[in-house]
Amino acid sequence: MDAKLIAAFRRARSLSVLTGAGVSAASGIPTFRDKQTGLWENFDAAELATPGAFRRDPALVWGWYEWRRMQVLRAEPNPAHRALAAMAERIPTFTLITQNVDDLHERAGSPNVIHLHGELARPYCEACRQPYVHPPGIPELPEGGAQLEPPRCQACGARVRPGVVWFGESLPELDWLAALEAVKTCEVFLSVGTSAFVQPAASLIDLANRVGAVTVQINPNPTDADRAVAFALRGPAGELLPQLVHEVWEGKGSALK
Ligand code: BV8
Ligand code: ZN
Repeated sequence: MDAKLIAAFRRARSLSVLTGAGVSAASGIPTFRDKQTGLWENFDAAELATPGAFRRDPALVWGWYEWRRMQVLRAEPNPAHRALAAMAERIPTFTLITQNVDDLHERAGSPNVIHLHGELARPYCEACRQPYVHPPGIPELPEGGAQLEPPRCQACGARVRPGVVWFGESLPELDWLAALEAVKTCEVFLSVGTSAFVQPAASLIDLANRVGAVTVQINPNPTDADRAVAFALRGPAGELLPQLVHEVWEGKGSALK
């Protein structure tokens, strides 16, 4: 890897990381926009990931999210998740911001993950916002899910909705403010496994550039952010992140050797 990149990581007292679906790809969780395998290749986002879709057909939408929750429950973190957890232990101020709705970062040992787009495992009442606790166990659903009536809130009887942020909805305010604060003050900003297509999450890359952070991207494919970052590393996160950790903290010239 580039010596300037390694030096920037070794110097950094603060690092902010933005992750996307590509980080969980090696765990068997489909991405959204990859050709052939992306979820939106096979499903219509407007039919599933919007408030209007849930109003029109709650059983279709709930069943699809239950199928995705089942996939996550069966999955395990991969070397990319573990490398990010290892980085957190080596940099004084480390902030992990994810667009992912799975909990694989947490299960790999990353603390205080900021979930910009919510979490599959945290549904809540659409009327009073009381959290709903799923019964234990892993649902058994066919590919793509099946029609399933959403449960009712125990407090007020209204419908429970998936705990994710749909298109057209605001991001959770405190999480968004925490992400902005972390990026404004970071020395290195790393974007991993995201197409950098969905706003406002993707705007964090521009913000990092504006505040003078060293910006880095890891992705096997070209993205809109290629030209915006100082270092665009081409390859899968499960290989490049462990390699980065090794070269920065365990390799030649490392103080931690
Ligand atoms: C909002 C829900 C304020 C949960 C998701 C301009 C024009 C039109 C629309 C807009 C606009 N600006 C803003 C918008 C609105 C919209 C938006 O951005 N639309 C896009 C389509 C342009 N944004 C919003 O609506 C947001 N809210 O703006 O609020 C507001 C409010 C009211 C009115 C106006 C404004 C809310 C966005 C939240 C959307 N929720 N999903 C779910 O079902 O999961 S989006 C979905 O995309 C997922 O959540 C996902 O997290 C997110 C980002 O995708 P990625 O993670 O990047 O995944 P993707 O498949 O795209 O890319 C994967 C990458 O991995 C690829 O690059 C691939 O090469 C790479 N990869 C593959 N394998 C590997 C790998 N990388 C590394 N290693 C590998 N092995
Ligand atoms: Zn309620």
